[in-house]
This record gives sequence, C-alpha cells and structure tokens, in this order.
Amino acid sequence: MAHTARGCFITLEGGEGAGKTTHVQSTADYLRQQGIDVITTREPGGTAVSEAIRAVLLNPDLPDMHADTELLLMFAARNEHLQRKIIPALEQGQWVICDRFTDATYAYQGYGRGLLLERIAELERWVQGELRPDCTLLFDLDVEIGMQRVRQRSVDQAVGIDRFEREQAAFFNKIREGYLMRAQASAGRFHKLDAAQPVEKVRQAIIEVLDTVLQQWRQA
Ligand code: T5A
Repeated sequence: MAHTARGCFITLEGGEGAGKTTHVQSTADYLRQQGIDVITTREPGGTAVSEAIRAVLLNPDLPDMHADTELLLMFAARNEHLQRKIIPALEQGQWVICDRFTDATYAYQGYGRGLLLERIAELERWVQGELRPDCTLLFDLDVEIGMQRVRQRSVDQAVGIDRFEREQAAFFNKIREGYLMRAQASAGRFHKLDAAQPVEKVRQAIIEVLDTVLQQWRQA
C-alpha cells in the first residue's frame, strides 16, 4: 500500500574521495526495487541557480574567497535547492538522496575553515527551519587514501582538481574529526561506514542501513 507521509531525507557525507557519489545511484536503485519513489541530488547544486553557485565555489582559478563568503554561498545554494527541489519532493512523499548537505558545512566551513559553529547553526535555523536529514550515511576514510583516490580519478578521467581538493591533508583531517564529532553527537541519525572497504562491501553496509530505515518509515 502506498505510504502517504512525507518522504525520507537521506544524506551522504564524508571527506574527499570517500565514495559518496559512487553509491548515490545504487542506493536509489535499491530503494526503487523496494517500491520507493526517490530522487537524487547534490550540494552545492541540484537546481540551475544552485549549480551556478557551485561553479563559483569550486572554481580553482578564482582568487582566494573570504571564508564567510564561502559559507553564505553554501547557504544561498542550499536555500534555492530546498525551496525549489527538496521540500516539494518530500512533501509529495518522494524520498530524497542528497550527496552532501549541512553536515558538510559544519565539517568544512566550521571545523575546516574555523568559522563559529553557532553562526552556521543560525543560518541552518534560518534556511531550514526544523528540517534536518532523517538519516545520514557517513563515509569515513583515512584522508591520505581519499586524496589518493581523487588524484587517481583526476588522471583516469582527465579532470582538474577543484578549489577544495587542492587543500592540504591538515585541512581534511580537521574535517574528518568534525564529521566524527557530529556523528557521535547525533548517533541516531548518523550511520558510520568504513569507506576503505571494497565498493561491494560498502554497498552491503548501506543496504543494511536502508532496510532499517525502510522498516521504521513503514511503521511510522
Ligand atoms: N562543500 C560542500 C563544503 O565545503 N561545504 C558544504 O556545505 C558543501 C555541501 C563539493 C565540495 O564542496 C565542499 C565539499 C567538497 O569539496 P564535490 O565534487 O561534490 O565538491 O566533492 P565530493 O562530494 O567530495 O566528491 P568527490 O567526488 O571528491 O568524493 P566522493 O563522491 O566521496 O567520491 P567518489 O564516489 O567520486 O569516489 C572517488 C574515487 O574513488 C573511487 C571512485 O571510483 C572514484 O574514482 N572509489 C573507490 N575506490 C576504491 N574503493 C572504494 N570503496 C571506492 N569508492 C569509490
């Protein structure tokens, strides 16, 4: 029987090269096999305006950007994405799988750039109101392995390195710590995955989480 409630909001988080994008489609495919109507999207991005903001945020050729500007652009892109895509989909009962969301802002702009977490929390309240992800898959990976994967992909696919990927290991280690602290603080929402495992093992771990989420959602 069709479930008429609001859809479930699932986010994928983690450091560079952790494997989030690799698993977005297969995660959606698995949910569709279970009869769920699901869309996939990403941040920063997901709508025409938000993708244009993404292009500015990731452009490695622009001169240095003030950290507050970076933070505000992330939330500007997020507001557009929420209002035009995520909220309407959830209200229609669709599930939304989003490659990164506000936990990335806490991790990168908060723990990575050193901006005040309370300032991020203020913007979160303003832009999102009460809306938070229902479930967050945290792809946890040693920073050096992640950076190696990104470098390898850049060679294999002949794509450049973006403005964040050119940062050093110290920055990414702060981000990893930030994510782990957030996961500890919201243990019910976060599901930490060992992203160093082979792709198929990570996929199995994701399916175990999804089965639990599905069961809870159907009972709600
Ligand atoms: N950002 C974003 C902020 O600073 N604040 C914010 O609020 C938000 C929302 C977005 C950037 O914006 C920043 C964070 C980011 O730097 P992006 O291109 O979307 O830019 O960056 P990422 O989300 O980090 O994307 P990546 O592509 O770098 O990482 P993924 O998606 O985690 O990794 P993926 O799946 O592309 O895999 C990387 C490579 O590893 C291989 C894949 O084949 C691929 O080649 N791989 C594996 N290899 C071995 N074993 C496995 N298990 C593997 N899984 C994947």
